[in-house]
Amino acid sequence: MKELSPLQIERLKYQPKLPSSLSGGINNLELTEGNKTQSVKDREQIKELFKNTYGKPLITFKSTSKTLTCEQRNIGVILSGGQAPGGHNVIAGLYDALKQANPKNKLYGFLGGPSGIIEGNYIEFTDEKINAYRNTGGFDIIGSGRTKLETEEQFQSALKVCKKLEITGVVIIGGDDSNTNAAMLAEWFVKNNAGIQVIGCPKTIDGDLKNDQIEISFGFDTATKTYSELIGNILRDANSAKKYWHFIKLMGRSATHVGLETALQTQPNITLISEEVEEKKMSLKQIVDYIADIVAKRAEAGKNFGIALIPEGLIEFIPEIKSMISGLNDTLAALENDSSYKNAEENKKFEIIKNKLNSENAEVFASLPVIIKQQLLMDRDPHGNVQVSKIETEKLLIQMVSEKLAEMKKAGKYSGKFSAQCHFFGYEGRCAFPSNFDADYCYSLGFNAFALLKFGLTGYLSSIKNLSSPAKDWIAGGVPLTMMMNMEKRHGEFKPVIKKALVELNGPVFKVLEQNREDWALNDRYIFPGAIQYFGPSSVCDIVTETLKLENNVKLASV
Ligand code: FBP
Repeated sequence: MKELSPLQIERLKYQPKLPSSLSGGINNLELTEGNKTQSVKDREQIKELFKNTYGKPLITFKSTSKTLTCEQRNIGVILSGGQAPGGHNVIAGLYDALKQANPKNKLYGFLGGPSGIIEGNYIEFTDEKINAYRNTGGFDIIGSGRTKLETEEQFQSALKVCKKLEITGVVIIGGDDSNTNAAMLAEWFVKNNAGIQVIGCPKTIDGDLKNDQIEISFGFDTATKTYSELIGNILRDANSAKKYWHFIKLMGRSATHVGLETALQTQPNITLISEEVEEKKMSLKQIVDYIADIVAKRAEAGKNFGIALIPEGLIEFIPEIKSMISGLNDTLAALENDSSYKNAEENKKFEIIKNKLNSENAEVFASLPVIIKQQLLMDRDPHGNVQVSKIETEKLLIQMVSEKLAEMKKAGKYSGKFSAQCHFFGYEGRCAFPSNFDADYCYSLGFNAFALLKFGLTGYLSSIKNLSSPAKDWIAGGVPLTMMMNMEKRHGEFKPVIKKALVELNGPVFKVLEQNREDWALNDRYIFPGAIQYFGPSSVCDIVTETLKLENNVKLASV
């Protein structure tokens, strides 16, 4: 029986690249402090909540000939939130750096996400364990979870577990919510003189954990290349059979970075951008009219086929639905312990909710099909987010577009055929073999996380910049987590959280879509990117995303 695929055997041998500042060795690093920082918004509140970790300076590392050894240390690592390609390499980079610093150092992996550190479920990593997972996708080396770290009891338990294992540093690999956990834990440890540092690493395929200091989160590169391969295959199928409209929902809980990037890689006929829908205050009806209009125009040209990309988070950006969901979140939070609601039958539940919403929100709620209502009432995740991956927006749109086209047909304004297929690409890309970019980037992030620990820092996010240049020129350092925070309403209350980066409608990436979409809608400019390449010319296998390329070009031009 085969245990490893041929590609896996080859990928295990891949040696990820490090920036030259780190490749000189973990014991030969020099730290430079930059400017002190401020949080992106709500400064007074964030400063008050993070009295001990607020406002620290930016950090950069460079290589030096001076050697600085390190006493024996035990470190713990947590994989948190949704899977993203490259997580195993973050752990491999951290492990290699820690063993290079002192072979007696130990790395513990907490199992099943943040709950592992609370419940004391862990493993100790060995060479054998790490070597089996190098350059592979998935988080299965220790598993992941979405537990929110926020209560005194949880922090006390984490402290007890760390003390038992003599852990003096914890690395949390996660997205915005998980790094909010990291910031809370870092603050609590300092406040309680625990002697335990906390460092975060920027993960999420959604690409929304980014700012001036973090160019992109890891996993975005591989996931968007994987989805683009699949979209390209469907474009070709549509163009061959010429009989289906494919509605493809793409992951990305809030921001549309995944939709935008895959659109630039494949050039489909329709790409909805949630941020634009919100900015233009488009109603659900206007979105349906926009799609139906393109379907009709293509039909006039004899093309009863096409591809539409729908962002996963769309529903939360349509103003009337956003307002309704906000009302719904407050209502559900208030009904959390209400047994008459909990035990009610579905129709009764809809009735209770409708009566608690204001009249406008109640009207919107009532207008939705039952299946969407059910999906909107499902439990929020532990961080209070609506589980948009379970809401079938693509089906809702197909149904509404089809009704609109039937009306147009009656009025003599459409005479084509509309036969639709729906898809949801999300989980297909989250555990793919990391691209060379993500393999290198993740390994560097993990290696760099240990450098931050070695210099005694806490409450920082590991940062690797200048990512559209070759890896040797990447810049390693750290960004204070509090710099990225603001206050947001979760489970009905205002809480400190890392601010999500949404698609900038004035940014260079969206502009490319905007300039081309009329042409792409009617003429078939499809691009078929094919599968990710791991070996071969660097121009093919080390290629970066359009998002990174375009954003960095603009940054470079303004320097
Ligand atoms: P993270 O923010 O934790 O990286 O997760 C992102 C994501 O992949 C979203 O795109 C998606 O909506 C969500 O996870 C799905 O969550 P789950 O894995 O719990 O179904």
